[in-house]
Amino acid sequence: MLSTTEQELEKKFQERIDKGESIEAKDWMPERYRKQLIRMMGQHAHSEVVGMLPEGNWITRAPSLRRKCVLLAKVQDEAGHGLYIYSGTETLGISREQMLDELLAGKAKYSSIFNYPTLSWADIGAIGWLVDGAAIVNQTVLAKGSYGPYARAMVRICKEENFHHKQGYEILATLMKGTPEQRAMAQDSINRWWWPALMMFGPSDKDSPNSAELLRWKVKRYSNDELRQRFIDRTVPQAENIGLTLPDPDLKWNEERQHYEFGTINWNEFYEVINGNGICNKDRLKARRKAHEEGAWVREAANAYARKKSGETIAA
Ligand code: BYC
Repeated sequence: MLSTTEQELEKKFQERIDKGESIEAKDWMPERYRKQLIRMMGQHAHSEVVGMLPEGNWITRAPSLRRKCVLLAKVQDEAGHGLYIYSGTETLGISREQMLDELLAGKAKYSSIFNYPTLSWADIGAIGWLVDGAAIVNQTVLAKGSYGPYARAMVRICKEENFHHKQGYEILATLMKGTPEQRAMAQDSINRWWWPALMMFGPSDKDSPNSAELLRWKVKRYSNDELRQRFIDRTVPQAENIGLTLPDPDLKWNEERQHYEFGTINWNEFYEVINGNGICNKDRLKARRKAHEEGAWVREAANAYARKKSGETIAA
């Protein structure tokens, strides 16, 4: 039960949200708002960092020096996105160590999409085009969300995601102009990544337990299904432009609704993946744990340096 003072504070908080004001780290906020943001932002930060793994797998095998430089830059950008969002989440009173412990213990979620393997070079194109494309649709609206530190991180991230999206599309467009084998490789990749990309937007609205609250607090500005539809509507013409066929026989334009209709998503697969039983879940966590252990000396050195610097500042 909330006390009268808390009820009053909650009412004022909701009024600020309704007026479109930005909530900042030191402002009063309901405990539940703080918890929901820690959950969602923490998952988002983890997704960026785990998301480096499937693409990192191709850095040594990129087909040219130019492709390698671009992919290296993209993967480094993802690390930067993770850092902004971990920093943003820390403003809510949780430490980065706590968040990482939860990830490494398998308690925290990260995006389902990163539990699928990258089997061919075309998958690097598919990730840029579809995964970063889905991320842009989702994150441009998160950039207008109510929590200032999260919304501001999204602005810069979206700019970088635009470059990622273009580089992915360009890889696929190039393959589609290539040999029959290259075209087949691109098509095979889209056949595997299309449906998992649609799952990135989360369960259908009727099965989304967190949406109502997040929409009321304007953390989310549109529902999972609305954003999924927006992504499909803008992606289908792009596929047609370069001759790719999306693997959904039910995909068709509905003139009256001014939207594409699409087939049924395999929600069993989605829940299997987010509950730890996707193709790569175990490998991804193993790789993150190994990287964390091997990076221990870097953290120690950085902490020792920070202590030395703060000692120097105090002495001065
Ligand atoms: N994967 O009530 P719901 C990137 C969970 S990284 C896993 O609808 P919500 C990139 C959900 O957490 C892009 N879990 O939840 C990086 C909840 O479980 P809990 C990552 C999912 O929060 C590198 C339960 O299902 N983007 O772009 O209202 C290289 C019920 O769902 C997923 C973000 O993280 C999923 N797909 O809505 C390239 C964006 N979907 O926590 C690219 C920020 C749902 O109750 N996050 N779940 O145990 C969001 O916008 C929202 O959190 C979601 C889910 C739309 C994902």
